[in-house]
Amino acid sequence: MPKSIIVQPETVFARSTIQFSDIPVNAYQDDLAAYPAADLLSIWEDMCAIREFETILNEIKLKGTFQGIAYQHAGPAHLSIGQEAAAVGMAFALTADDHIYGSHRSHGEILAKAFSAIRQLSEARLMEIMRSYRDGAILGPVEARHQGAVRDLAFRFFLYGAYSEIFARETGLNRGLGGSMHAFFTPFGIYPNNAIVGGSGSIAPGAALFKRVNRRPGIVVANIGDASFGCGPVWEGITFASMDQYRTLWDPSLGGGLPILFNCINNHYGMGGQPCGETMGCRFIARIGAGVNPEQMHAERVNGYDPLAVIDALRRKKRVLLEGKGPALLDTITYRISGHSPSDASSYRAKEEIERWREADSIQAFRRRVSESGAVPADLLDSAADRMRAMVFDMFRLAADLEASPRVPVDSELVGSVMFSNRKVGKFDDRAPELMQSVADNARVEQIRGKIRTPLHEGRPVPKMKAYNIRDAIFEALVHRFAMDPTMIAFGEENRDWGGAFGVYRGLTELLPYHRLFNTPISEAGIVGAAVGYGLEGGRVVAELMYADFMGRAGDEIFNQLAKWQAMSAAQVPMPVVLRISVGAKYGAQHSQDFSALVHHIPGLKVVYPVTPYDAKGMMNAALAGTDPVVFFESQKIYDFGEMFEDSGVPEDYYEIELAEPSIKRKGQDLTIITFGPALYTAIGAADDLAAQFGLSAEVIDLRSAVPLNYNPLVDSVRRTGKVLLLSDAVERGSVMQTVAANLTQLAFDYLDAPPVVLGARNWITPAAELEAMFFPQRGWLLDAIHERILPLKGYRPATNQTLEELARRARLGV
Ligand SMILES: Cc1ncc(C[n+]2csc(CCOP(=O)(O)OP(=O)(O)O)c2C)c(N)n1
Ligand SMILES: [Mg+2]
Repeated sequence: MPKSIIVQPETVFARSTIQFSDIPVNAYQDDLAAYPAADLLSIWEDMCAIREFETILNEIKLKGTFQGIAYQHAGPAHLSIGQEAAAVGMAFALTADDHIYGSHRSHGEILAKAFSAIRQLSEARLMEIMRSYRDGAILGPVEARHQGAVRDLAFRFFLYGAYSEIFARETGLNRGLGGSMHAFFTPFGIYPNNAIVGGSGSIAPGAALFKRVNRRPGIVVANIGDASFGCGPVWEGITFASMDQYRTLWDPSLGGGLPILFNCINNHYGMGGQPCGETMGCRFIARIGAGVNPEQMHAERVNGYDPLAVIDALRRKKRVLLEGKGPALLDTITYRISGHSPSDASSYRAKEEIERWREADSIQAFRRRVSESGAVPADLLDSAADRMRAMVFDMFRLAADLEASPRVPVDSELVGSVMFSNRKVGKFDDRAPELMQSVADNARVEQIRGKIRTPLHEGRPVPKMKAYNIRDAIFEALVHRFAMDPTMIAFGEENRDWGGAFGVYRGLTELLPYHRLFNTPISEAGIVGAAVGYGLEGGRVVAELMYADFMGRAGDEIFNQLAKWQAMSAAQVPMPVVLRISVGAKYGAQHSQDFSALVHHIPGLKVVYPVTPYDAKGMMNAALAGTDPVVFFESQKIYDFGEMFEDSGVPEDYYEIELAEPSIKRKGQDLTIITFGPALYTAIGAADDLAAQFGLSAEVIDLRSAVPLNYNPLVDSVRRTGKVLLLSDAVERGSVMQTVAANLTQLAFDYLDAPPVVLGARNWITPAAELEAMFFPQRGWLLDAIHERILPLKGYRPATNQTLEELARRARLGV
C-alpha cells in the first residue's frame, strides 16, 4: 500500500519564490508584575544555589579547599557560571513530565530542573522518589543529618546526589559512574547530559519520538551549546525531528510534529573558537530554523541573562510543541564567565569582555530589578540566598566526606555488573499494540506459511523460491514482538514502502501504522541517535543501517551513546535497541566490508551475526526480548538461504537462542573450524573437501555471537581435535577471530598441536565483484593454510601462499 504523496511536474516547475519570515530577536516585554513574589523568590534562590554549587567546584579545582574543607577533585568540572538565568528560566517553564537532555556543561540545568520538579511535585511523591531511588542510597546520609520539611530534604537530596556523582561516590545520582558530564536523574525528567559535543542533538529527537508514539505527556528539551551547531549529528537530529510525515502521514491522534525544543545555550564560545564571527557563518543560531521547514522551527533569539525572558519563550515554545507544531529552536543568549574548565586561562578572549558580562551578571541584575520594583524586598532576597548557600555548602561537605559518602572499592565489579542489564521484558507497556490487520491476515505471513522450513523436502534439497529463508526468519521474529510490545517500532532508510533495504520488512507496511514503521532521512547518526533516545525512555526499537560500511556515519551514536548509557546510569535505564546492520558484497570498497570488529571492540554492545534461518529467528527473538543493545549483523550474500543444518527445520513457534552460545554445525574429530558470519558456508565447503580428499573430519562451529561469548564449546572441541582454524569474511587484521584465537591459545594451549590459524579477507579494500575471489577467503585457502600451518596434507599442492613467511611479509607492508 504505497503512500500517496504525488510529485507533479507542473507544480515543481512553476515560477515562484521561497518566502521566509522575520525571526524575533529579544522580543520579550517585561512582565515581572505578573509573577507572584513566591515565584520570583524561587527563581532567585535557584540561581543563587547553582552559582554557589559551581563556585565551590571552581574553588576546590583551583585551590583544593573551600571554607576549610580540603578536597582534591580529579575529574572534570565544566562550569556554567554566568549561565544560571538561562538554566533556571528553562526549568521554571517545565514539569517533571518534560525531559531535558544536556551537554558537558549542564550542572546548572540539572540542578534547575530538579529544583523546579521539587517545587511542583507533591510531598508524598517526593518521598516516594527519594526512598525508592536506589533503595534510598542517596537519601540515607542526607536524612540522617536533616529532619525538616520534605521539600527542603528534597533540595538537599539532589544537591548531595549531584555533588556525590561529580565526586564519583556510591551515593551519587548514578553511583558515581556518570560523573560531572553525564549525571542524570529520570524521576525529575532529567535525562543524560553528554560529554560528546552535540550528542544530545541526535538523541533527544528519539525521546520526543517516544512521547509521540506512546502518547506520553510533556516535551523534550535538548540543551546544547552554540558550537554544537557545527556538528553533523545535531543537523541530523534536527532533520529527523522535522520530518513532514509526522503531520502528513501519521495518525493525527498521535499529536503531530515531534515535541522537541532544540535550546541553544549560546555562550558565544566553543572552547576557544567563536561560532559567531569565526567558526560558523550563520551569525544567529536562530537563523538555522529558517532552512529547516516552513515554520522555521518557530525559532527566535532570547535574552538568556533574563530568567523571565527565558520563561516567556519556553512557555510559548512549549505551547507550540504541544499543539503538534514542533520542532522548535531557541537561541538563548548567555555568557560563560567561568573558563571552559577551571584550568582555562581565557587566552582567547579579552579581559574587558569578561568584565562587561560580569557587570551585567544576571543574578545581580535580577536582584536589583526585583527589589527595586518592590516585588520582593532586598533583605528577603539576601537571607534566602544565604540559606541556599548554606544548604549547598552543607551538601558539599557531606559529599566530600569519604566516610559518609564512600566510593566503591577499586576491586569492585560494579562497572562489570552494569555493562549489560540482561533482563527479559516481553513488553514495555500494557496497552494493546497498534496493528492495521491481524497478523494471520498479513499477506507475507500467509506466504511464509507455505514455505518449507527444513533442509530437505521429500528427500531432496528445497528450491530457493520455496525455502523459508533468513529474511523470513527475521521477519517472523519482528512480527512476533510487534504484536506483543506496543512500544516496539522500527525505522531506517527505505524501511516502509521499499520493504526494508533488503526486503526483510516486506509485508510490514500492511501490518503496521506509520508510527511503528517509517522511513527516515539518510541520516545514520540521526537514526541511531533517535533509537538511543527512544530506548533510554523505555521503548523497544529496531533501527536499520543499510550497509555496515555506513557505521562510520553513526560512529559516535554507536560507540559512545548506544554502548555506554546503561553503565553510565549504573543500570537505571535500559537500552532495548536492536541495530540491524547489513553486510554487503559485490559493491566494492565502500559497500562490502564486514565491520563487526569495530563494535566487538566497544564495551557495552552485544554483537551477533547469525547466518542460518534457525539462528536468525532464535537470535532475533532473544535480542527483542532483552534490554541490551544488540548489533545484529546480517549478510546480503545469504538472505535467501534456506535452513541447511537443523534437520527438524525452523519451528513455527516462538523460541530463543541464548546470545552467548556458539553452535556446532557439523561434528568432527580431526580439526576444528570456527567461523563468524557467512564464512560458515565456505568452511562447510572446505570441510567437504577435507573429507573427500583426505578422509579428515572437521568440526565446524559457528560463533554466532562475538559478544557475549561462551568459550566452553570452543575449548571442548579444540581439546578433542588439537587443531583450530578460524575464519571470517572480515579483514583479518584486528578481526573478531583474532581475539577468539588469542583467547583459545590461552584457554587450550596444552592441547594445541599448532598455533590457531586465522583466515580472513585480505587487509585491502574490497575490490570489484569480479575480483572478490582474490579478497574474501575461498574454500581452497583453508586447505592451503591447514597444509602449511597445521597439518601437512599428503600430496597436497597449495594454490595460494598461506605460509608464516607470507604472513610476516604482508604485515611488514601493512597489507
Ligand atoms: C565531538 C566532540 N568534539 C570536541 C569535544 C571537545 N570539546 C568539549 S566542549 C567543547 C566546546 C563546546 O562548545 P559549545 O557546544 O558551545 O558548548 P559550551 O562548552 O560553550 O557550553 C569542545 C570542542 C567534545 N567533547 N566532543
Ligand atoms: Mg558555547
